[in-house]
Amino acid sequence: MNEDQRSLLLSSSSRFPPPQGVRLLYGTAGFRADAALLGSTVYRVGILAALRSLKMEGSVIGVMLTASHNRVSDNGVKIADPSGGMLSQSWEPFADALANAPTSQHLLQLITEFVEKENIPLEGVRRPEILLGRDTRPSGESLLEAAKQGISSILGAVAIDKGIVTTPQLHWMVRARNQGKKSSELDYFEQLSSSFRCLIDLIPSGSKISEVDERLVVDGANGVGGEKLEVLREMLDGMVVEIRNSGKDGGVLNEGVGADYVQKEKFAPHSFGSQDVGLRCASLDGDADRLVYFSVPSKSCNKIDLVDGDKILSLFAIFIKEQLNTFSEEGGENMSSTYHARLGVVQTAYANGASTDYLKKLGLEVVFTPTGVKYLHEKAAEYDIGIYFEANGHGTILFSESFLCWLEARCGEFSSVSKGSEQQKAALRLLAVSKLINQAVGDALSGLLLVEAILQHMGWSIQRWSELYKDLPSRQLKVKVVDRTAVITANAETMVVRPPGIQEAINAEAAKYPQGRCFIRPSGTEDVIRVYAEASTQEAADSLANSVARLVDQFLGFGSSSK
Ligand code: NG1
Ligand code: ZN
Repeated sequence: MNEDQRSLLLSSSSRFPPPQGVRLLYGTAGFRADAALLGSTVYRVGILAALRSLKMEGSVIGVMLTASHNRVSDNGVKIADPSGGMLSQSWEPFADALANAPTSQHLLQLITEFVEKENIPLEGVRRPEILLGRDTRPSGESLLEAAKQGISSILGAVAIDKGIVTTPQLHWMVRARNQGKKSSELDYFEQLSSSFRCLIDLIPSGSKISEVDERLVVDGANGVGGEKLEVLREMLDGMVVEIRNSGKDGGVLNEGVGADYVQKEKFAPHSFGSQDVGLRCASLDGDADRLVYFSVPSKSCNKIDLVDGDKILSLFAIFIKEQLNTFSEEGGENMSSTYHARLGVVQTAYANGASTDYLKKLGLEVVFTPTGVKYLHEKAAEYDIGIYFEANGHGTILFSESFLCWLEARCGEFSSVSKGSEQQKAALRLLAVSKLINQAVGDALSGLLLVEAILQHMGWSIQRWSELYKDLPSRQLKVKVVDRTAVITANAETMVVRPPGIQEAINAEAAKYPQGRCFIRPSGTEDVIRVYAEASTQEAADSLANSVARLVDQFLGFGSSSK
């Protein structure tokens, strides 16, 4: 590292001293904390992003400022790799070390060692480029400045501010830019709206939905998703969408609103209620990378019928499978080449047990990974079509390059020999899905359009969709403990290996309830241990979750002698 670079780093980092007595971790989806603590972390992530761009031969890297569904006073920062996916896990330890370096000197030393170890061409010819995005949090603006300062403390690095965007928009832009494709926000909206239109135009003529089912009401979590959906709505003629909680009417981000609230509490969000009985409703989270649907079944209470990420996954899986089956049906063998597309479904331990049973009964291959999109995404990418979803509504569908090439070729072939055939339509639908659904990361807006297109295709109401299977009652709790990193899990987080003894105690509790299943894991985004329980009745699921929460407190809580 030359002298200019050293002194630039030393002088700029002295303006962003790290907070005292706080240890920040990259976690499930980047750093998250009270926004007041994050200035130095965001500055340092700016440095890391510039180094990552240099390491990746000048590819564009993304930095997104958001704390997603967390409260408005929090913020966070995460990095998008050149593919648009999450930062490579191999760089996470460096991110942790960087965020926690106590002084500018330590920081400089860490960077110098890392640059050497990774062979990063600091004085090369490349100009690292970083796309910056942020959600609607008030702290976003000052943290944006910190990120810019971090980026410009690597000589030659350039920050490009994309303004207020959804998390998936930023990931999409990074991916598109690195593929040499059009990558503006308008390009994003155009791609979504034109592929949606294509799916609608391909709906079989017999499919009809009733008038009441034409209307969709969306809860925007008072975040960025509502305003973006308003833009998109203008480009989608014929879709009747009402948007509430768009953040314009004084509501607070994620407070009593949004996908996380709806999914965990199973209550209608603020501004939804008895006037909406029977309507199809959807809820986005604060940065619009999660989507759940719901309906209000009766006027008498605010309880909802939740249609969560597992059911979105099931809907997508049915549709994709239907299209794939067309290729093997009568006439399909006339195609010049066949392709046995591998379709896989990826879930986490939070998936409702009833959804997993349902998907397996459909004959699908279902695999599990630990919580966090980075794990699900990686697994889904192993298939020709990999569908992944977390129960909380984060997910997408990935298509392999080779399968897409095959589809393109088949479309050309069909248009000359069997124009208008079922096979051609199926190939066109799958291609449209691959363009509509975000290939970089889970995206509430593109997911919403795909759900809407499939419901119209099937002629299904939200009630019909919800009846695909009945969720097992479940309960999630959080427990504050002395040190959440004391819990070590295995088998896609379904069992605890440390502290010793706790897994046996959990097993003994779960065995008391019919269809009882329970697991615990340390959250990667909050300083808590999460408890998940499901059983045959709500009372049983609640009681199992409560007893296991007490166990967690006994083993790891403040009153315990640490075991
Ligand atoms: P943690 O806090 O690690 O449980 C939560 C979600 C994840 C993921 C991340 C990122 C649950 C139980 N966990 O992670 O699925 O969405 O936030 O936002 O919903
Ligand atoms: Zn989110």
